[in-house]
Amino acid sequence: MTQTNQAMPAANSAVIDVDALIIGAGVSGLYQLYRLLQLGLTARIFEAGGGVGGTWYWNRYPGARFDSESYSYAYSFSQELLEEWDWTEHYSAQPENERYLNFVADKFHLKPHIEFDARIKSAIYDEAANRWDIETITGLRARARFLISAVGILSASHMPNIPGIETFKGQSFHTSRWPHERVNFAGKRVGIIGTGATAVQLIPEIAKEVGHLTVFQRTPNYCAPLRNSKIDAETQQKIKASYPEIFQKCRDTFAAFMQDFDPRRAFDLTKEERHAFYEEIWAQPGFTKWFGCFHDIMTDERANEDYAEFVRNKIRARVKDPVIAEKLVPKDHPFGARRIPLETGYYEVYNQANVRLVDVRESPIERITPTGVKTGNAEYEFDVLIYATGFDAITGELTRMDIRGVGGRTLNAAWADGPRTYLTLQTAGFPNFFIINGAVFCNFTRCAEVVAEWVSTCLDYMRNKDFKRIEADPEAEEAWTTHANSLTEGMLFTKTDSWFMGTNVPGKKRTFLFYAGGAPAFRNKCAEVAAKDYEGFVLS
Ligand code: NA7
Repeated sequence: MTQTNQAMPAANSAVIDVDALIIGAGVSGLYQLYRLLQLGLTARIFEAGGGVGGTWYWNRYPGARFDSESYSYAYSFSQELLEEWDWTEHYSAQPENERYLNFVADKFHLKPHIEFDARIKSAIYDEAANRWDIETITGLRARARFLISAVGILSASHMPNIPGIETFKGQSFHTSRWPHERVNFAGKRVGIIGTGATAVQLIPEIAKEVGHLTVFQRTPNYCAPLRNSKIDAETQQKIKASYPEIFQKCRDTFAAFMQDFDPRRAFDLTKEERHAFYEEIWAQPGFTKWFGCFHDIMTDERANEDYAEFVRNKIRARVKDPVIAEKLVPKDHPFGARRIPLETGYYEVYNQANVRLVDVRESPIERITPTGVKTGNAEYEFDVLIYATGFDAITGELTRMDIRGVGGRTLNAAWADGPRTYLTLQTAGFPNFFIINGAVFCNFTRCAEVVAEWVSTCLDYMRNKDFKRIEADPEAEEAWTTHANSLTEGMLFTKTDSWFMGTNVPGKKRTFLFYAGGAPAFRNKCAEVAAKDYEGFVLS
């Protein structure tokens, strides 16, 4: 490995030659780059977008913001950074999040090591040379000993397979490909397909401006109030002074958020006590209404139903028309089995005279027409049509690339029956290829830091021991995959269709895509494997 952290010269026709090629300049990729440069390795990021930020670069729709506390999502590795950066809101919005990630990239001089507009087409492992050959869709090429995927969990946008999509004559886009210039909704007839966490953030924002809005809902979600607020100067100082406690709290909780499940079982309390508790968590900001509830709501259907009915009544109380209210109330799945969208004024939108809810379960969308949307019983005309239809989560961005390991075997073939990994980090047959996407049910930045540090420590270990190749042992992969799958037994997650289960993408294998053992168990296992000289990996 080369002992320099100088930026490589920009290359168009020349092949970029580095120790490590990282895919993606989002939260995990930026930190991975920082760590590798600190080690004195040469590293380069290929980033599909025109700037840093990943999720916070692409998802620039009005209303996009953190659902976890800004300061619990912040990087923890630099005290100076923690002191310098002021979050303006408890749940900060996309423009600020994108500014933050640019600030980090500039502060640590990362941008000279990033190629923008560099979407990878293929990454092929050359066994004889023990190198990865990487090529972008524009023909930019690189060669690297290590390939590190930092593509995140929600980057491959999912467009529905509705006939006629290409025929629409108005303006239309997926929420994660939102135009960089401001979209003018004033007086316009707007349609939006989808009511997931994205749509629930977006709808209240555009409902303030549109002429008329039509929301096409297939599955109603249990949406809970975010209760965001500005951070005043005094609170800012308190947050900065309490970063050690904030990060320690996140280390201690199941999903590395600031909230943790209540250890009591729901029915250990009387009905009155339970309801008083529900009211108490409902009044809190953020995910407390989910991750702060009784732990058995995630496994016991009776406990879940008790809380779910409380939430349904909260929804009913906010919507004036009882027929519309019942359409918005989820009844076909448990609370928290799908991602809980956090909202600000979402349900009140349906009290506006210029907003219409179309239940596409009653009358499915048949086609997109040049002027709008045709369902089984009506046609709707729009000037703007928005697809808030989600993502091919966790695996999609990788399986859309042509990634080939030993013997030319594709990652698609290796994962045909669902993703198989050791520790979520490597797949057997793909030497020196690390996946730091965050396939752990975990506050993204908290686990991204853990994994990026693990990878950089591993590369340092390899350099010191003169190892050139690391690969997951197929037996260790089998044992880990079996263990990870066994953890989901009894979890309500697996009983419901959602992007967690891959069921939103036709043809995708139905499997819980996250590691469900909790962030502390994941961290401990990674540390144990490293301490045992990378047990379960074959080093040579
Ligand atoms: P989601 O949560 O996957 O939501 C996608 C929405 O689009 C959801 O309501 C879908 O209904 C709907 N959808 C998808 N295809 C169709 C068709 N063909 N017809 C009608 N409706 C459709 O994605 P988001 O972007 O909202 O959120 C993703 C994550 O980003 C989120 O969890 C946060 O972590 C951040 P369905 O529910 O499948 O019936």
